Amino acid sequence: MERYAMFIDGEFVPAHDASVFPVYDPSTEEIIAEVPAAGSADVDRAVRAARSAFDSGAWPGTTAQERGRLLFRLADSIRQHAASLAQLEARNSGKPVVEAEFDIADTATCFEYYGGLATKILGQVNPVPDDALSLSLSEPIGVVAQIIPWNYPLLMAAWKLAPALAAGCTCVLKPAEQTPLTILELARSFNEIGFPPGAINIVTGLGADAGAPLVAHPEVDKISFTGSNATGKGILKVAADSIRRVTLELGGKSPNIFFADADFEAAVDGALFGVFINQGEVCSAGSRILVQRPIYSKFVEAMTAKAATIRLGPPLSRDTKMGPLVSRRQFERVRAYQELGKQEGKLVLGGGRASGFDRGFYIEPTIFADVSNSARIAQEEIFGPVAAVIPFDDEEDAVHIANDTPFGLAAAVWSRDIYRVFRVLKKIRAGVIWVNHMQPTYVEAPWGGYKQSGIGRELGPRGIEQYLETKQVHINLNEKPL
Ligand code: TXE
Repeated sequence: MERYAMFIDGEFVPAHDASVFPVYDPSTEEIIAEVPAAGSADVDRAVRAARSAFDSGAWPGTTAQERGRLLFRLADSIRQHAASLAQLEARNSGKPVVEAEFDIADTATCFEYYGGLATKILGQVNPVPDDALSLSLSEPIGVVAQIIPWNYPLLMAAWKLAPALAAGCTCVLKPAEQTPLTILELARSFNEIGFPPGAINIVTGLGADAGAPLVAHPEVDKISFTGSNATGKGILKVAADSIRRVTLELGGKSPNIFFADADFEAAVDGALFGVFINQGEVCSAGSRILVQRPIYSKFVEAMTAKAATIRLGPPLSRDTKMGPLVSRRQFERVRAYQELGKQEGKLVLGGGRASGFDRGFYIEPTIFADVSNSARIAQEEIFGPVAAVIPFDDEEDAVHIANDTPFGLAAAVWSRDIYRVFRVLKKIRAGVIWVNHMQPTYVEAPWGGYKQSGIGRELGPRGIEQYLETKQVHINLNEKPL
């Protein structure tokens, strides 16, 4: 069992009271590491370190070129250690190692992208009358608190850290308590790469003990959170007290819409990939599968037959297509939805714990057909390999069902008719829409949700704006102003 320290002010440190919490391998249910359980005092130390690195100019005072170069070096370091990081990610989160390898590659690309963007943060000259010059300057917001979930541990850290650091902000990042290991491994390279103490701080701990004081800390200028809707709402309320800036990514119940004229084989694969990738522990999972009536029965049959062949197994085996869920809590949560689904829909595949494993949080890929969109399994985020298949009649019906949830993170539309595709995608209230595809996500393109799926956008140039303030400067050019 490994013992980790957390990273504050350029040093690896234990919690102030030396308390720790266990980290598990969800495929064996064994403890694989012990990690500091931070409390308010540790959070305070980390925020002060970040404050000092910001206020002294140690980080925002570096040139944009220098910040960019350090992010490139971090990307290089990730690539050098990609194999071991992917293994650790798979072991700690339960995801198949082959998927973890993609995540780690994306993590490196994310730091590289924002390393490049560091030197492209521009201001503006505003078109005011000739006797003045008006400028908009982009400045870093300051100290940012970043709280992330467990489904893409290192990649989510990159989505938060990379744009913030490029913008010149200093960061206190709290990984999810289930999956803190890869970011702590990566932190080993921060000093050598040349990040000044306090620019990046990693505080490990539970949501209530470490996350809550971080969000409430008066020296934090901005909070960026990815996680559950309930926790996001709580954070927004706390932030309201001092009008702190907030970005939220809160998951969804994304519709994956299949019209009868779609390429059938690709559509069936897209439906399965959309909901079963990463064990379904994906904020943009296509967990509501809307199928037009003429192909409905054939589609459900084909989906079910193919999903039955998904190979469950240990995360570190290269043949594994689906690993265990991340934790006992998540396992029990998803099991409860499987049982609920048996009352709300027609079970056509799975519905229980996966057989063939004497331990580990393995769950069967599960499909419910003939689900009403008002059912709880169609309205609530399950965050596991559970699909609700819903029939629809026509475009209008599809759009109505697609929009009929509190969420609006993503959607996909499958059809060969380009006119129909555009009609439908314009009416769908979601932040990301895929056409004849499901889930591809690029660091270059914005990511985030409509409605209760969140506030703000990550990734792409908009991702960096979340970490910038605009300062308007008015310069008088009239020697004798009125
Ligand atoms: O989320 P939490 P949980 C959804 C998904 C899942 C459910 C529960 O449906 O089944 O949420 O997951 C930290 N102040 N998503 O319980 O609690 C916590 O320590 C500050 C969707 O794991 O939101 C962790 O670092 N921080 C989602 C992070 O918040 C707090 C991804 C997420 O945990 C806190 C994850 C508090 N009071 C879950 N309480 C997505 N958008 O992709 C907890 N945390």
